[in-house]
Amino acid sequence: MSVTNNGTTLYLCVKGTGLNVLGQFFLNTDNNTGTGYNAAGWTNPSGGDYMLENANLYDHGGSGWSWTPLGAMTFVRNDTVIEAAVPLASVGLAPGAQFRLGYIKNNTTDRLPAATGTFPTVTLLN
Ligand SMILES: [Ca+2]
Repeated sequence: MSVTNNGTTLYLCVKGTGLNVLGQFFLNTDNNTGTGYNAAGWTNPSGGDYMLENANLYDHGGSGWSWTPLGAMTFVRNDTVIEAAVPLASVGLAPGAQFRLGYIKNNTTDRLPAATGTFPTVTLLN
């Protein structure tokens, strides 16, 4: 999984195998695991405030599986790579900000980070 950005857009990338299936990025944009959605299968709470499920972005709307759709993003996927472009403003981020990120492939244990891991912190470029 890799991330970059420019002044307006966040770019997400996952590389692997068998990736052309349902997938979900979870973005913990307030860096607080006490807010947002805690996806099943991670030992540590994920606190996902936004979810990109396939091309569609969602804002977490409360407790549990509750999401407000924010629309389709620029998104391409094949079996070995996934790339998405998300406007920073749509997830409440700005250049230089930090957030935490995870990815789940097809509702399985095949995920980043691994089930016992914690979401890595991303620091956006200025
Ligand atoms: Ca959160």
